[in-house]
Amino acid sequence: THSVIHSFASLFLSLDTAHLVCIQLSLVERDQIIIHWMYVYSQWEEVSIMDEKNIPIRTYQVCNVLEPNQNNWLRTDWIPRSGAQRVYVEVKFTLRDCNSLPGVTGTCKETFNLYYHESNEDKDSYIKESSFIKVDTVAADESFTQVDVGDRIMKLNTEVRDVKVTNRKGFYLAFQDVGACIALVSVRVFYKTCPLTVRNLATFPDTVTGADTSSLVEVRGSCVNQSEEKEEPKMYCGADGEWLVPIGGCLCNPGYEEKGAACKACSVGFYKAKSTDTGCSKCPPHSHSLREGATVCDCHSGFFRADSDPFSMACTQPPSAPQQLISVVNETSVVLEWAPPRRLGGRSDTSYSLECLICQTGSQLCLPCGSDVLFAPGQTGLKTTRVVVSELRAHTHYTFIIHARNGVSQASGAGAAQSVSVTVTTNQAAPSPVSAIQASDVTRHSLLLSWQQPDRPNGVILEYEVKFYEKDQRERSYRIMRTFSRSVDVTGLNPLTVYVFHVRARTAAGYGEFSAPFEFSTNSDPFPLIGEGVNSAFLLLSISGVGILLLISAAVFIIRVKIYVDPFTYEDPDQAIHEFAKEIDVSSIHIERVIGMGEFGEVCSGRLRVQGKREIYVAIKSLKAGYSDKQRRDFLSEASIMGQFDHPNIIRLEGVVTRCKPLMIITEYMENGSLDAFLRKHDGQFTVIQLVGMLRGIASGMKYLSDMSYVHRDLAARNILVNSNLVCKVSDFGLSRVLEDDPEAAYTTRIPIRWTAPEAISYRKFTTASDVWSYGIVMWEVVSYGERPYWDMNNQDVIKAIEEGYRLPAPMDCPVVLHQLMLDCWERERAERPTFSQILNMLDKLIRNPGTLRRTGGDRYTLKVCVSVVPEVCVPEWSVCVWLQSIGLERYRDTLAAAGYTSLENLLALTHQ
Ligand code: ACK
Repeated sequence: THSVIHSFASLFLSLDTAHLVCIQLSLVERDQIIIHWMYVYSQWEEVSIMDEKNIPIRTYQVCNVLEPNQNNWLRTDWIPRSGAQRVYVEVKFTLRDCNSLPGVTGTCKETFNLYYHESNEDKDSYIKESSFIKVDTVAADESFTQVDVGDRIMKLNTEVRDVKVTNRKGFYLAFQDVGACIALVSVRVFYKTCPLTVRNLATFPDTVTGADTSSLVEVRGSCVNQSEEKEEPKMYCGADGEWLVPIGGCLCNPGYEEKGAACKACSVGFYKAKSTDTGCSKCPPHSHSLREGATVCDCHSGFFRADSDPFSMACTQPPSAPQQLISVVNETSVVLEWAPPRRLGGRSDTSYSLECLICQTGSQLCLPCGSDVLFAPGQTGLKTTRVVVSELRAHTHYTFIIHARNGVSQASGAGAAQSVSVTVTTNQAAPSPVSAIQASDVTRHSLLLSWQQPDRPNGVILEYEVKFYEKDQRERSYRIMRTFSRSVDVTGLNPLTVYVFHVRARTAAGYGEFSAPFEFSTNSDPFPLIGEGVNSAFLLLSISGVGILLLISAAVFIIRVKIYVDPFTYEDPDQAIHEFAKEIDVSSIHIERVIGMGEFGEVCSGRLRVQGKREIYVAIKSLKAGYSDKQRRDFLSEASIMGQFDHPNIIRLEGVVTRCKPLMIITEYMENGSLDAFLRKHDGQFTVIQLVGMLRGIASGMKYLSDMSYVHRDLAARNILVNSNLVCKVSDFGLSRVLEDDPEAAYTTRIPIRWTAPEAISYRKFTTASDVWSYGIVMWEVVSYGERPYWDMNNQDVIKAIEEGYRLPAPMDCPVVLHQLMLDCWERERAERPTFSQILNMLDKLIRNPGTLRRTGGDRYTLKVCVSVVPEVCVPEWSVCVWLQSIGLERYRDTLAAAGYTSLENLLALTHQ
C-alpha cells in the first residue's frame, strides 16, 4: 500500500544514500508484511566461478558499466595489525576491457580504488566513506579479460600495494568500483619479517620490518650455546625482509669450536684454551687431555708448565746443576765462572743465582754474607755464567753456591737441588776508606779532626794519613799528617778559611783509598766554640782541658810533620820570600871570590857577619843584571823553598838580599863544592863506609824533604854539596820543578833523563818515588866516583834501554847489597820502590854491620857495554881493549897489556887498588 511504501521510503531516506539497502519483504498475513533489510555495498555480489584450471572459486563481482556515476564499495572485516607496521595487499582480479563490451558508452571504467581505514576495534558497523584513506587506483596490468570466439577467457591480474599502518590496533580495507567490470578473486593481506637466522654464532629472531620502505630495524643477536660475546652482535632488518650488515658476533667458549652455526666440544687429545683461538688444537708434547671439551692439556708426570707458559707450549723440566764452577781470588774479590747445566729441560729461560756464605775456619758453620758484598752484574736472575764478587773480607773463607733455575723450577719444587758450590779464601787487601770525619775544638788556627775506623780494615791498621789543603788552593799545595789514633790535632791553619781534609788508613797491605773530601772552616775565635752564654770559668776549664788533651795526644800518638808550602801559590813572590827568608843587609856580606857559574849568574864565596853572631863563610848566588820578572821570581823561589827547611843534610839558607842589586841568595858555604866533581877529583880514595856515610846523609836529607811532601825532581850528585867534614847536603831547589811543570818539557833538554824515573819522563809523574829512582842513580854515581850514568849513551837510548828493563850494573867493587838497593830504587812500579825512610834504615844497618858490605859482585859493568862498541883501535879485536875503549880509557891499553891483563878473565881479578 502507499502508506507502507511511504513509511518504508522514509526509513530508506534515513540511511546513507551512498549505500544500497537490500530489502526483503515477507508477506505474513493479508494486512501484514515483515520487512527485512541489510546494508550491502552497492552492487558487488558474491559469485562462484571457475578459474583457469576449471577449479570453482568464489569471487566478488560488479559490472555496472552501463550506468553512470557508479560508487560501489566492498569492505573487508577488521584486520588486526599484529605488530606489523607496513602491510602489503595483494589483489588478484579479472577486469573486462571496456572495448570488449558491446554497446557500452563512456560510462565504462577499467580501474578500481583501494582504501584503508585504521581502527582499534572491530566495530562491525557502518564506517563513513570519508573515513577511508585511498591507497591507490588499481588498473589491470594489460591483462584484460578478452573475448575470444564466443567464449570468455579469464586472465588473472595480480597487483600488490603496501601501506603504513602504525596508529591503531588494526584496519579495514575497502574496494571502490566506479563503473568497471571486475571480479575480485582473492585479497591477501600480509606483512614482512626478516626470518630467524644465526650469523657469526649469534641468533637473530624473526623480526617485523619497519614502517617505511627505507627503514632499517636494528636487532641485537644472542650468542648460541657454549659461546660468548666477542663484540655485541647486531644486524639490520631491511623493509623487504632481508637481513643486512651483520656487526660483531660471538666466539665459542674455551673447550668448544665452531662447527656449522654452533659450538661443539673439543675431542679427547685436543684442547682449546681461549675463546679467541681458532679451533681445537692437538695437545702439545708431554701433555694430554682425557675428556671432551678440554680447555688445557695436563702435563705428563715429571713435566711442568710455568704460570707464564702459553698452553700451546710443550711441558718442560727444571735444569740440571751448573757445571765446572771455577773461582779466581784477587785480594778481596772473587771471579766465579761456570758452564751451563747439561740438561736445560727443554727451556731457554735458565737463570742463575748466587748464594754467598761466610764459613768459619775449622767448622761447618756458615752464615750468609753481609749486604755490603757486591755482585757484578748481580746476585740473582743472572743470564751470564760469570760473576765478580767484591768487597769481601780479607783472609776469610767463603762458600759460593750457584743455583740454576728455569721457569718450572718452582712448580717442580726442585729449585734448590740444581746447584754447584765452591769454597775460597780471600787474600790480603788494603783497608776500605775511613768514614764519618768530624771536626771539633775549632779555633782560628786549629781543629781536632776525628773519624771512624774503615768498615773493612782488612788487617791491623798501622797508621792513618791525613791530607789537607785550603779549598781555594785545591791540591796545588797540601800538608800531610800521620797518626796512629783516629783523631789528629790540626794546627797552623789560617783563620776563617775553608780546608778540605782526606783521611786514609794503612795496613801491612798498603794504603787504602782516601776518604771522600771533608770540608771545614776555621773560625775567627781564638778559642774553640763551645756555645753561647758559657761562663768564663767553664771556658777556662774547657781551654785547659783541651790544652791537656792536645798535650797528651801530641806526646803519645801524633806525629806532627811540617808541610812544605809551594811559593808559587803566593800571588806576590816577595810575600813568600819574606815569610820564609831573612833579609840580609848587604853591608854585612863580604864577597871574596867567584867559585862558579849558576843558572842565574855567578856563585861567589865570602863571609857574613850578622850582629851578635860570629862571622861565617857563605856562598853567595847572585842574579845577573837585566833579568826579567820571571827570572827574578824563579831565582827567589829557590830561597823561599830552602828557607822552609831546617835539616843537617839540606843546604841552609842564611838569607836574601832583595832591597838592593844585585839580588843575592846567601847559603852556608860547602867547602868541597858539588859531590860529582868532588868524587871525580878523589877517585878511589874513600872507603866503602865513607861512601855509604855520604849516601846516608843524602838519604836523610831526602827523607826530611819527603816528610815535608817536597818532591825535588832534580836529585843528582851535581846538586849535592859537600862540606869539609864530608857531610853531603841536598841543594838546588825550585828552578827545575818550575820548568818541568811545562807539559811540553818532558823531552826538552832540561829534563835530567839519566836521573829521572820513567813515569816522570813519560807523563811527568814526579813523586817522592821518582826522587827515590834518582837517589839510586846518585848511589851509582857515588860508588863509581862520579862516573856519568849510562856513560855516553844518548838520552833516547837510555829511555829505550830502561823501558826494555836494562839497569845500570854494579860499579867496580860495589857491594852487592848496595847494588841491590840501587836496583830496588829502579823498580819500574814506583809503589815497589823503597821509601827514603826504608833506605835510611838499610844504610844505617849497613854502617852498623860493615861486613855486609864486603861481598862484591864478580860481574863487571864494563862487560855489558863493550858489545855495542865498534873496535877501531882494538885490532885484532881484543876484549880488554874493547872494554877500555867503551869507557873512554883506551889510553891504558898498553899499560894493562904490559901488566899481563890480556883477557877479561884476569881483568876481573883487578882490585880497586
Ligand atoms: O862544583 P862547585 O864548586 O859547587 O861549582 C858549583 C858552582 O857553585 C855553581 O853552582 C858551587 N856552589 C854552589 N853553592 C855552593 C855552596 N853553598 N858552597 C860552595 N859552593 C857552592 C858549586
